[in-house]
Amino acid sequence: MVVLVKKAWVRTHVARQIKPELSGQEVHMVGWVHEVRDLGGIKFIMLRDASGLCQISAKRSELTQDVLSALDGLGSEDVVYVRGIVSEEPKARLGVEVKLKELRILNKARQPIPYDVTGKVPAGMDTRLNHRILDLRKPENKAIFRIATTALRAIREFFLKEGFVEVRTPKIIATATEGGAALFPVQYFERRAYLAQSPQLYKEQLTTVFEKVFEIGPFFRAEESHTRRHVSEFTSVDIEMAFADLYDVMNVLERLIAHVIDEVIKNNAEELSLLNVTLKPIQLPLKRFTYKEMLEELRMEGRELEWGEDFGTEENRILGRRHPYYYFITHFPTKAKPFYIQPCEDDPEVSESFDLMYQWLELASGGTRVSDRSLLERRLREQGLNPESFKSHLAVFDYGMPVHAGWGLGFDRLMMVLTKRTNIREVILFPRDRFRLEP
Ligand code: AMO
Repeated sequence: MVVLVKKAWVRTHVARQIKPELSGQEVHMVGWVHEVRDLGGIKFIMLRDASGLCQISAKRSELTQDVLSALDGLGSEDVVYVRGIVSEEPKARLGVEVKLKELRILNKARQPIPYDVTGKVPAGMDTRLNHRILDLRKPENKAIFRIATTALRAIREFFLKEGFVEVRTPKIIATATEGGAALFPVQYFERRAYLAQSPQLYKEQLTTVFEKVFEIGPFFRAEESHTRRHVSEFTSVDIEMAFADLYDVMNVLERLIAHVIDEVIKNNAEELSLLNVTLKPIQLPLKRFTYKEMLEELRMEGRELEWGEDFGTEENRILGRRHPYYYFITHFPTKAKPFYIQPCEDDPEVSESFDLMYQWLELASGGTRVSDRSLLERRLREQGLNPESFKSHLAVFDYGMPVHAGWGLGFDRLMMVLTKRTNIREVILFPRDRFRLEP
Protein backbone atom coordinates (compact mmCIF):
# COMPACT_ATOMS: atom_id res chain seq x y z
CA MET A 1 0.00 0.00 0.00
CA VAL A 2 1.27 3.47 -0.84
CA VAL A 3 0.84 5.99 1.97
CA LEU A 4 0.95 9.61 0.84
CA VAL A 5 1.76 12.51 3.15
CA LYS A 6 -1.31 14.66 2.65
CA LYS A 7 -0.55 18.16 1.48
CA ALA A 8 -2.34 20.29 4.04
CA TRP A 9 -1.75 23.49 2.12
CA VAL A 10 -1.93 25.16 -1.26
CA ARG A 11 0.79 27.52 -2.46
CA THR A 12 -0.36 30.47 -4.51
CA HIS A 13 2.73 32.69 -4.29
CA VAL A 14 6.45 32.55 -3.61
CA ALA A 15 8.23 35.30 -1.68
CA ARG A 16 9.61 37.21 -4.65
CA GLN A 17 6.10 37.54 -6.13
CA ILE A 18 4.81 39.54 -3.17
CA LYS A 19 4.68 43.09 -4.56
CA PRO A 20 2.71 46.20 -3.52
CA GLU A 21 0.54 45.72 -6.64
CA LEU A 22 -1.01 42.65 -4.94
CA SER A 23 -2.32 44.79 -2.05
CA GLY A 24 -5.56 43.44 -0.61
CA GLN A 25 -5.14 39.98 -2.16
CA GLU A 26 -5.16 36.79 -0.10
CA VAL A 27 -2.05 34.64 -0.57
CA HIS A 28 -1.05 31.16 0.57
CA MET A 29 2.65 30.62 1.09
CA VAL A 30 5.03 27.93 2.36
CA GLY A 31 8.65 28.19 3.42
CA TRP A 32 11.09 28.40 6.30
CA VAL A 33 11.13 30.73 9.28
CA HIS A 34 14.20 32.87 8.63
CA GLU A 35 13.75 35.07 11.67
CA VAL A 36 11.09 36.09 14.19
CA ARG A 37 11.06 39.53 15.76
CA ASP A 38 8.80 40.02 18.75
CA LEU A 39 7.61 43.56 19.50
CA GLY A 40 5.04 42.53 22.12
CA GLY A 41 1.67 43.13 20.50
CA ILE A 42 3.04 42.34 17.08
CA LYS A 43 5.43 39.76 15.71
CA PHE A 44 7.29 39.88 12.43
CA ILE A 45 8.16 36.63 10.73
CA MET A 46 10.66 36.68 7.89
CA LEU A 47 9.45 33.84 5.68
CA ARG A 48 12.11 32.43 3.38
CA ASP A 49 11.68 30.24 0.34
CA ALA A 50 13.97 29.46 -2.59
CA SER A 51 12.98 32.72 -4.27
CA GLY A 52 13.73 35.09 -1.39
CA LEU A 53 12.34 36.62 1.78
CA CYS A 54 8.95 38.07 2.66
CA GLN A 55 7.83 39.86 5.81
CA ILE A 56 4.76 38.47 7.56
CA SER A 57 3.23 40.65 10.28
CA ALA A 58 1.18 39.05 13.02
CA LYS A 59 -0.88 41.35 15.25
CA ARG A 60 -1.87 39.37 18.33
CA SER A 61 -5.19 41.16 18.83
CA GLU A 62 -6.37 40.07 15.36
CA LEU A 63 -5.49 36.38 15.61
CA THR A 64 -7.43 33.31 16.73
CA GLN A 65 -6.22 31.15 19.61
CA ASP A 66 -4.98 28.43 17.21
CA VAL A 67 -2.88 30.86 15.23
CA LEU A 68 -1.55 32.47 18.41
CA SER A 69 -0.35 29.16 19.82
CA ALA A 70 1.32 28.24 16.50
CA LEU A 71 2.93 31.69 16.52
CA ASP A 72 4.25 31.29 20.05
CA GLY A 73 5.72 27.88 19.24
CA LEU A 74 7.57 29.17 16.18
CA GLY A 75 11.34 28.62 15.91
CA SER A 76 14.05 29.36 13.35
CA GLU A 77 13.98 27.14 10.26
CA ASP A 78 10.58 25.61 11.05
CA VAL A 79 8.73 24.76 7.85
CA VAL A 80 5.44 26.66 7.82
CA TYR A 81 2.30 27.39 5.87
CA VAL A 82 1.00 30.94 5.98
CA ARG A 83 -2.23 32.48 4.77
CA GLY A 84 -2.53 36.23 4.79
CA ILE A 85 -3.42 39.45 3.01
CA VAL A 86 -0.84 41.45 1.06
CA SER A 87 -0.50 44.97 2.35
CA GLU A 88 1.64 47.93 1.38
CA GLU A 89 4.00 48.74 4.22
CA PRO A 90 6.54 51.51 3.65
CA LYS A 91 8.61 50.36 6.65
CA ALA A 92 9.02 46.80 5.33
CA ARG A 93 11.87 45.78 3.04
CA LEU A 94 10.49 46.09 -0.51
CA GLY A 95 7.59 48.19 0.83
CA VAL A 96 5.20 45.28 1.25
CA GLU A 97 4.22 42.63 3.78
CA VAL A 98 1.65 39.92 4.33
CA LYS A 99 -0.76 40.34 7.25
CA LEU A 100 -1.11 36.96 8.92
CA LYS A 101 -4.49 35.22 9.04
CA GLU A 102 -3.51 31.58 9.41
CA LEU A 103 -0.29 29.84 10.39
CA ARG A 104 0.52 26.14 10.47
CA ILE A 105 3.81 24.56 11.42
CA LEU A 106 4.34 21.78 8.84
CA ASN A 107 7.57 20.47 10.30
CA LYS A 108 9.46 21.67 13.38
CA ALA A 109 13.18 22.29 13.26
CA ARG A 110 15.07 21.21 16.35
CA GLN A 111 15.89 24.22 18.54
CA PRO A 112 18.25 25.85 18.95
CA ILE A 113 19.48 25.70 15.34
CA PRO A 114 23.29 25.34 15.63
CA TYR A 115 24.05 28.02 13.04
CA ASP A 116 22.62 31.51 12.49
CA VAL A 117 21.15 31.68 8.98
CA THR A 118 20.31 35.39 9.32
CA GLY A 119 24.02 36.19 9.34
CA LYS A 120 23.82 38.31 12.51
CA VAL A 121 26.33 36.06 14.20
CA PRO A 122 29.48 36.11 12.06
CA ALA A 123 30.93 32.68 11.28
CA GLY A 124 34.38 31.57 10.13
CA MET A 125 34.89 29.34 7.09
CA ASP A 126 35.19 26.13 9.10
CA THR A 127 31.99 26.76 11.04
CA ARG A 128 30.24 27.70 7.81
CA LEU A 129 31.30 24.50 6.11
CA ASN A 130 30.51 22.33 9.13
CA HIS A 131 26.92 23.58 8.85
CA ARG A 132 26.95 23.90 5.10
CA ILE A 133 23.29 23.14 4.45
CA LEU A 134 22.29 25.96 6.80
CA ASP A 135 25.02 28.25 5.46
CA LEU A 136 23.71 27.74 1.91
CA ARG A 137 20.29 29.01 3.00
CA LYS A 138 21.73 32.50 3.49
CA PRO A 139 20.43 34.59 0.58
CA GLU A 140 23.89 35.75 -0.51
CA ASN A 141 25.28 32.21 -0.56
CA LYS A 142 22.30 30.94 -2.52
CA ALA A 143 22.98 33.74 -5.01
CA ILE A 144 26.40 32.25 -5.83
CA PHE A 145 24.80 29.06 -7.08
CA ARG A 146 22.15 30.84 -9.10
CA ILE A 147 24.99 32.65 -10.86
CA ALA A 148 26.73 29.29 -11.37
CA THR A 149 23.55 27.98 -13.00
CA THR A 150 23.58 30.87 -15.47
CA ALA A 151 27.30 30.41 -16.11
CA LEU A 152 26.92 26.68 -16.83
CA ARG A 153 24.01 27.31 -19.16
CA ALA A 154 25.97 30.04 -20.95
CA ILE A 155 28.95 27.71 -21.38
CA ARG A 156 26.80 24.94 -22.88
CA GLU A 157 24.98 27.37 -25.16
CA PHE A 158 28.26 28.83 -26.36
CA PHE A 159 29.80 25.49 -27.29
CA LEU A 160 26.69 24.09 -28.91
CA LYS A 161 26.43 27.20 -31.07
CA GLU A 162 30.06 26.74 -32.09
CA GLY A 163 29.49 23.14 -33.17
CA PHE A 164 31.15 21.31 -30.25
CA VAL A 165 29.96 17.89 -29.08
CA GLU A 166 29.51 17.45 -25.33
CA VAL A 167 31.40 14.42 -24.04
CA ARG A 168 31.66 12.60 -20.73
CA THR A 169 34.93 10.79 -20.20
CA PRO A 170 35.70 8.15 -17.53
CA LYS A 171 36.42 9.29 -14.01
CA ILE A 172 38.03 5.97 -13.09
CA ILE A 173 41.25 5.67 -15.04
CA ALA A 174 44.41 3.59 -15.27
CA THR A 175 47.16 6.24 -15.64
CA ALA A 176 48.03 9.74 -14.44
CA THR A 177 47.81 12.65 -16.87
CA GLU A 178 48.76 15.65 -14.76
CA GLY A 179 51.60 14.32 -12.63
CA GLY A 180 51.66 11.26 -10.43
CA ALA A 181 51.84 12.93 -7.02
CA ALA A 182 48.32 14.35 -7.03
CA LEU A 183 46.59 11.04 -7.81
CA PHE A 184 43.87 9.42 -5.74
CA PRO A 185 44.18 5.64 -5.91
CA VAL A 186 41.04 3.53 -6.03
CA GLN A 187 40.74 -0.17 -5.35
CA TYR A 188 39.27 -1.37 -8.64
CA PHE A 189 38.38 -5.03 -8.12
CA GLU A 190 41.78 -6.84 -8.19
CA ARG A 191 43.60 -3.83 -9.62
CA ARG A 192 44.74 -0.37 -8.72
CA ALA A 193 42.93 2.45 -10.54
CA TYR A 194 42.87 6.22 -10.06
CA LEU A 195 40.35 9.05 -9.99
CA ALA A 196 40.74 11.16 -13.13
CA GLN A 197 42.73 14.39 -12.70
CA SER A 198 41.49 15.69 -16.07
CA PRO A 199 39.90 14.33 -19.26
CA GLN A 200 43.17 15.03 -21.09
CA LEU A 201 43.89 11.82 -22.98
CA TYR A 202 40.28 11.03 -23.79
CA LYS A 203 39.47 14.50 -25.05
CA GLU A 204 42.52 14.38 -27.32
CA GLN A 205 41.46 10.99 -28.68
CA LEU A 206 37.91 12.19 -29.26
CA THR A 207 39.08 14.96 -31.62
CA THR A 208 39.67 12.13 -34.12
CA VAL A 209 35.93 11.42 -33.99
CA PHE A 210 34.11 14.72 -33.36
CA GLU A 211 36.88 17.28 -34.08
CA LYS A 212 35.49 19.71 -31.47
CA VAL A 213 34.56 18.42 -28.01
CA PHE A 214 33.84 19.90 -24.61
CA GLU A 215 33.26 18.43 -21.18
CA ILE A 216 32.03 19.92 -17.93
CA GLY A 217 32.75 17.50 -15.14
CA PRO A 218 34.26 16.72 -11.76
CA PHE A 219 37.98 15.93 -11.55
CA PHE A 220 40.14 14.94 -8.63
CA ARG A 221 43.52 15.99 -7.33
CA ALA A 222 45.14 14.82 -4.13
CA GLU A 223 46.40 18.34 -3.39
CA GLU A 224 48.63 18.22 -0.34
CA SER A 225 48.71 21.96 0.18
CA HIS A 226 45.81 23.67 1.87
CA THR A 227 45.20 26.88 -0.10
CA ARG A 228 42.23 29.08 -0.89
CA ARG A 229 42.29 28.08 -4.56
CA HIS A 230 42.81 24.30 -4.41
CA VAL A 231 40.31 21.57 -3.58
CA SER A 232 40.45 17.80 -4.06
CA GLU A 233 37.35 17.69 -6.24
CA PHE A 234 36.80 20.52 -8.69
CA THR A 235 34.68 21.17 -11.75
CA SER A 236 36.59 21.57 -14.96
CA VAL A 237 35.42 22.94 -18.28
CA ASP A 238 37.56 21.29 -20.94
CA ILE A 239 37.77 21.62 -24.67
CA GLU A 240 39.80 20.00 -27.40
CA MET A 241 39.81 20.94 -31.10
CA ALA A 242 41.25 19.17 -34.12
CA PHE A 243 43.10 21.23 -36.74
CA ALA A 244 43.75 23.96 -34.21
CA ASP A 245 46.72 25.48 -32.37
CA LEU A 246 47.09 27.43 -29.15
CA TYR A 247 45.96 30.72 -30.69
CA ASP A 248 42.73 29.17 -32.00
CA VAL A 249 41.80 27.80 -28.59
CA MET A 250 42.85 30.97 -26.74
CA ASN A 251 40.45 32.80 -29.00
CA VAL A 252 37.64 30.38 -28.05
CA LEU A 253 38.49 30.77 -24.37
CA GLU A 254 38.40 34.56 -24.26
CA ARG A 255 35.15 34.68 -26.21
CA LEU A 256 33.65 32.11 -23.83
CA ILE A 257 34.62 34.17 -20.76
CA ALA A 258 33.14 37.31 -22.37
CA HIS A 259 29.90 35.45 -23.14
CA VAL A 260 29.57 34.06 -19.61
CA ILE A 261 30.08 37.52 -18.10
CA ASP A 262 27.49 39.05 -20.46
CA GLU A 263 24.95 36.38 -19.53
CA VAL A 264 25.52 36.77 -15.79
CA ILE A 265 25.13 40.55 -16.10
CA LYS A 266 21.92 40.02 -18.07
CA ASN A 267 20.35 37.39 -15.83
CA ASN A 268 21.66 37.89 -12.31
CA ALA A 269 21.36 41.58 -11.41
CA GLU A 270 19.65 40.71 -8.13
CA GLU A 271 22.20 38.07 -7.14
CA LEU A 272 25.14 40.34 -8.01
CA SER A 273 23.68 43.10 -5.89
CA LEU A 274 23.16 40.69 -2.95
CA LEU A 275 26.84 39.82 -3.25
CA ASN A 276 27.83 43.46 -3.66
CA VAL A 277 29.52 42.73 -6.97
CA THR A 278 29.62 44.92 -10.05
CA LEU A 279 30.48 43.03 -13.22
CA LYS A 280 31.40 44.79 -16.44
CA PRO A 281 31.54 43.28 -19.94
CA ILE A 282 35.13 42.47 -20.85
CA GLN A 283 37.11 43.97 -23.71
CA LEU A 284 38.62 41.54 -26.23
CA PRO A 285 41.23 40.59 -27.19
CA LEU A 286 42.77 40.01 -23.77
CA LYS A 287 46.39 40.98 -23.28
CA ARG A 288 48.97 38.32 -24.06
CA PHE A 289 52.46 38.14 -22.61
CA THR A 290 55.11 35.48 -23.06
CA TYR A 291 56.72 33.71 -20.12
CA LYS A 292 59.95 35.49 -21.11
CA GLU A 293 58.29 38.90 -20.93
CA MET A 294 56.92 38.01 -17.51
CA LEU A 295 60.39 37.01 -16.30
CA GLU A 296 61.50 40.50 -17.31
CA GLU A 297 58.59 42.11 -15.45
CA LEU A 298 59.42 40.11 -12.34
CA ARG A 299 63.04 41.18 -12.61
CA MET A 300 61.90 44.80 -12.74
CA GLU A 301 60.04 44.16 -9.50
CA GLY A 302 63.20 42.80 -7.92
CA ARG A 303 62.37 39.13 -8.30
CA GLU A 304 65.10 37.26 -10.17
CA LEU A 305 64.06 33.90 -11.61
CA GLU A 306 66.15 31.55 -13.73
CA TRP A 307 64.70 30.84 -17.14
CA GLY A 308 62.73 27.61 -16.78
CA GLU A 309 61.58 28.15 -13.20
CA ASP A 310 57.85 27.93 -12.57
CA PHE A 311 55.94 30.90 -11.16
CA GLY A 312 54.82 30.33 -7.59
CA THR A 313 52.24 32.17 -5.52
CA GLU A 314 54.67 35.02 -4.80
CA GLU A 315 55.42 35.59 -8.51
CA ASN A 316 51.75 35.38 -9.47
CA ARG A 317 50.91 37.94 -6.76
CA ILE A 318 53.45 40.38 -8.23
CA LEU A 319 52.16 39.84 -11.77
CA GLY A 320 48.57 40.16 -10.57
CA ARG A 321 49.34 43.57 -9.07
CA ARG A 322 50.81 44.70 -12.38
CA HIS A 323 47.92 43.24 -14.40
CA PRO A 324 44.76 43.59 -12.34
CA TYR A 325 42.57 41.95 -15.02
CA TYR A 326 42.31 38.88 -17.28
CA TYR A 327 45.48 38.17 -19.28
CA PHE A 328 47.26 35.30 -20.99
CA ILE A 329 50.80 34.08 -20.35
CA THR A 330 52.11 32.04 -23.28
CA HIS A 331 55.14 29.99 -24.26
CA PHE A 332 56.17 28.44 -20.98
CA PRO A 333 59.35 26.36 -20.79
CA THR A 334 58.67 22.88 -22.18
CA LYS A 335 60.07 21.20 -19.09
CA ALA A 336 57.55 23.01 -16.88
CA LYS A 337 54.59 21.65 -18.86
CA PRO A 338 53.05 18.17 -19.12
CA PHE A 339 54.21 15.63 -21.71
CA TYR A 340 51.30 16.26 -24.09
CA ILE A 341 52.21 19.92 -24.76
CA GLN A 342 53.89 20.61 -28.11
CA PRO A 343 57.42 22.08 -28.03
CA CYS A 344 57.93 25.02 -30.44
CA GLU A 345 59.46 23.96 -33.72
CA ASP A 346 62.09 26.71 -33.81
CA ASP A 347 62.98 26.43 -30.11
CA PRO A 348 61.99 23.12 -28.45
CA GLU A 349 62.91 24.47 -24.99
CA VAL A 350 59.79 26.63 -25.28
CA SER A 351 56.31 25.16 -25.61
CA GLU A 352 53.09 26.12 -27.38
CA SER A 353 51.35 26.54 -24.03
CA PHE A 354 49.37 29.20 -22.21
CA ASP A 355 47.66 30.03 -18.94
CA LEU A 356 44.70 32.35 -18.56
CA MET A 357 45.10 34.47 -15.45
CA TYR A 358 42.81 36.78 -13.52
CA GLN A 359 45.11 38.99 -11.49
CA TRP A 360 47.10 36.44 -9.44
CA LEU A 361 44.77 33.51 -10.02
CA GLU A 362 45.31 30.90 -12.73
CA LEU A 363 41.94 30.18 -14.31
CA ALA A 364 42.87 27.92 -17.20
CA SER A 365 45.77 26.30 -18.95
CA GLY A 366 46.17 24.71 -22.34
CA GLY A 367 48.09 24.64 -25.57
CA THR A 368 48.87 22.89 -28.80
CA ARG A 369 49.32 19.15 -28.26
CA VAL A 370 51.93 16.76 -29.50
CA SER A 371 50.31 14.93 -32.41
CA ASP A 372 53.32 12.84 -33.47
CA ARG A 373 53.56 9.46 -31.76
CA SER A 374 57.35 9.20 -31.57
CA LEU A 375 57.66 12.70 -30.14
CA LEU A 376 54.99 11.89 -27.57
CA GLU A 377 56.85 8.73 -26.52
CA ARG A 378 60.04 10.74 -26.16
CA ARG A 379 58.26 13.41 -24.10
CA LEU A 380 56.82 10.71 -21.82
CA ARG A 381 60.28 9.27 -21.22
CA GLU A 382 61.76 12.76 -20.64
CA GLN A 383 59.23 13.22 -17.87
CA GLY A 384 60.11 9.92 -16.30
CA LEU A 385 56.94 8.16 -17.49
CA ASN A 386 56.76 4.74 -19.07
CA PRO A 387 55.21 4.77 -22.59
CA GLU A 388 54.11 1.17 -21.93
CA SER A 389 51.56 2.53 -19.40
CA PHE A 390 50.06 4.72 -22.14
CA LYS A 391 49.78 1.93 -24.72
CA SER A 392 46.12 2.37 -25.59
CA HIS A 393 46.47 6.15 -25.83
CA LEU A 394 49.57 5.92 -28.03
CA ALA A 395 47.83 3.48 -30.36
CA VAL A 396 45.33 6.20 -31.30
CA PHE A 397 48.27 8.20 -32.71
CA ASP A 398 48.71 5.45 -35.31
CA TYR A 399 45.14 5.80 -36.58
CA GLY A 400 45.34 9.32 -38.00
CA MET A 401 45.91 12.05 -35.40
CA PRO A 402 45.24 15.63 -36.50
CA VAL A 403 47.08 18.65 -35.13
CA HIS A 404 45.00 19.59 -32.10
CA ALA A 405 44.82 21.96 -29.16
CA GLY A 406 42.69 22.59 -26.10
CA TRP A 407 42.45 23.86 -22.57
CA GLY A 408 41.02 23.17 -19.15
CA LEU A 409 39.27 25.95 -17.24
CA GLY A 410 38.69 25.65 -13.50
CA PHE A 411 34.97 26.40 -13.24
CA ASP A 412 35.13 27.02 -9.51
CA ARG A 413 37.96 29.49 -9.96
CA LEU A 414 35.96 31.32 -12.61
CA MET A 415 33.10 31.45 -10.10
CA MET A 416 35.45 32.99 -7.52
CA VAL A 417 36.16 35.79 -9.98
CA LEU A 418 32.54 36.28 -11.03
CA THR A 419 31.32 36.48 -7.44
CA LYS A 420 34.46 38.11 -6.00
CA ARG A 421 34.92 35.38 -3.37
CA THR A 422 38.44 34.82 -2.09
CA ASN A 423 38.09 31.19 -0.99
CA ILE A 424 37.20 28.53 -3.55
CA ARG A 425 35.24 26.65 -0.87
CA GLU A 426 32.59 29.38 -0.90
CA VAL A 427 31.65 28.64 -4.52
CA ILE A 428 31.44 24.84 -4.10
CA LEU A 429 28.33 23.37 -2.50
CA PHE A 430 30.14 20.70 -0.50
CA PRO A 431 33.88 21.28 -0.90
CA ARG A 432 36.45 18.54 -0.45
CA ASP A 433 39.97 19.24 0.68
CA ARG A 434 42.70 17.44 2.52
CA PHE A 435 40.98 18.01 5.84
CA ARG A 436 37.36 17.89 4.77
CA LEU A 437 35.39 14.89 3.61
CA GLU A 438 32.14 15.86 5.30
CA PRO A 439 29.48 17.14 5.10
P1 AMO B 1 45.73 22.18 -15.10
O1 AMO B 1 46.34 21.12 -14.26
O2 AMO B 1 46.46 23.48 -15.17
O3 AMO B 1 45.61 21.69 -16.61
O4 AMO B 1 44.23 22.42 -14.66
C1 AMO B 1 43.39 23.25 -15.40
C2 AMO B 1 42.65 24.22 -14.50
O5 AMO B 1 41.88 23.49 -13.56
C3 AMO B 1 41.82 24.20 -12.33
N1 AMO B 1 42.35 23.36 -11.25
C4 AMO B 1 41.88 23.34 -9.99
N2 AMO B 1 40.90 24.02 -9.40
C5 AMO B 1 40.67 23.79 -8.09
N3 AMO B 1 41.36 22.91 -7.34
C6 AMO B 1 42.35 22.20 -7.89
N4 AMO B 1 43.02 21.32 -7.13
C7 AMO B 1 42.66 22.40 -9.27
N5 AMO B 1 43.57 21.87 -10.13
C8 AMO B 1 43.36 22.47 -11.31
C9 AMO B 1 42.66 25.45 -12.50
C10 AMO B 1 43.55 25.11 -13.66
O6 AMO B 1 43.96 26.25 -14.38
N6 AMO B 1 44.77 18.92 -18.80
C11 AMO B 1 45.19 20.29 -18.51
C12 AMO B 1 44.37 21.30 -19.25
C13 AMO B 1 44.60 21.27 -20.75
O7 AMO B 1 45.77 21.44 -21.15
O8 AMO B 1 43.63 21.06 -21.50
C14 AMO B 1 45.07 20.50 -17.01
O9 AMO B 1 44.45 19.76 -16.29
O10 AMO B 1 41.79 26.51 -12.83
